[in-house]
Amino acid sequence: MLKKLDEIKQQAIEELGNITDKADLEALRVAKLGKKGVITGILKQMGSLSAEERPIVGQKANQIRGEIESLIKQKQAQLQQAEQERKLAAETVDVTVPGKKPEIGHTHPLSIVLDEVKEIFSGMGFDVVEGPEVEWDYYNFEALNIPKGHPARDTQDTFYITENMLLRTQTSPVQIRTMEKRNPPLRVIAPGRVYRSDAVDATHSPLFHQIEGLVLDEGITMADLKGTLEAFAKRLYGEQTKTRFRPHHFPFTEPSCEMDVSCFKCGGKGCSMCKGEGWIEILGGGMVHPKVLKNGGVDADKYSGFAFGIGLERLVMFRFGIDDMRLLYENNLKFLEQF
Ligand code: 2U9
Repeated sequence: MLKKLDEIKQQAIEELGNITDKADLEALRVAKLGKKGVITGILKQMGSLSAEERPIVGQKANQIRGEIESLIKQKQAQLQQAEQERKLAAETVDVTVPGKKPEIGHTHPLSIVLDEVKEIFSGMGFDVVEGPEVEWDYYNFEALNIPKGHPARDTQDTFYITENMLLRTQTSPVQIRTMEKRNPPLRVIAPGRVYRSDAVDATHSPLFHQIEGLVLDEGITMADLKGTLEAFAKRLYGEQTKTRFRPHHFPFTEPSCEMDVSCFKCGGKGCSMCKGEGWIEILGGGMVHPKVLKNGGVDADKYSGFAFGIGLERLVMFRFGIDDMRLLYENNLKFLEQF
C-alpha cells in the first residue's frame, strides 16, 4: 500500500503538469482527494492491515494527501496568475497607435461667404437683423415704394399666400421693420432667404439669399455709400480690388447705382470669369427714397441714408468658380466636401 501511495503521488504530479484550466484541476482534485477518490480508496482498505501496519499506512496516506493538496493549491495559483496576465494583455491600450480622424461636416459655401460678409460689416459697426420669410404685401412692396400695379412687381414673380400675404421676394421688409422699431443713427445688414417664382437653371432658383444693408443718420450722402461699399469690396476680394459705380434705377432708392469690382481672376484684363469685361457686378444700392424713409417713420428732412442689396449666390459662385447655382442646393457630398 505504501508503494501504491507513492505511485498515486507520482501520477498526480504527472497529471498536474498537463493541466491548463481550472475545470480539469477541479476534476483532478475530486479524483485524488474526493470521497470516492484514490486516497479515500486506500484508507477504506486499511481494515485488512495489521495493527502495526495501520498507523504507518495511515500516516503515509495523510502525508501524501497533504502533499497533493499543496501541489493542487500551487497549480491553482499558477492558473490564476496566467489568467490574470492573459486578461491584462488583452486589455492593454497601445497609446502609440495613431488616432482615427473623426468624420466632421463641412461649412456650406453659402455659409462660408455669408460669415465673411457678416464679419466685414460687423467690423464697420453694423448690426445683423432678421425678419419673417412670410411677409405682408405692405412690407415687401407698398412700404418700399412699389404700389400695386407697379412694373417692378412683374419682375419679381411673387409666391402669394393670400392677397396680402406672400413669401418675401427681398430682405428689404426687414429694414422697414427695423426703421419702425429703432431710431437713427442706424447701421444694419439683413441677410436671409428670399423667394421668387423662377424656373430652376444654372443662374436661377426659386429660393436664394440676399444680404441687404441700411445706414441712416444726419448728413449721410452718396460718398458714404461709395466709401463703405468700396471698403467692403477690398476686404472681400483684396486691397488691389478696384470698384466702379454705374447709375441704375430701383423704386426704393434715388439716386440708385450698381457697383462692379475689377475681375479677381484676371485683374481687369478680361477673361472667361468676367466674360472679357474686366469687371464683375456684385451689388446694387442707392440713397433711400424719401417716401421709403417716411413709410419707416423716419423724418426725411432731418435724416438721410443709403441702402444696398447683394445676391449671396452670385458672390459664392464667383468666389469659388462655381458655374451652376444648382450645386449649392443639391447637397451632393462630393461637392460639399471640397469646402
Ligand atoms: C430699404 C430701403 C432701400 C435695398 C437695395 C438693391 C439696391 C439691389 C439686388 C442685388 C442682387 C437684389 O439679390 S439681388 O437680385 N438688390 O440691387 N437692394 S438697393 O434697398 C433698400 C432696402 C430697404 C428700407
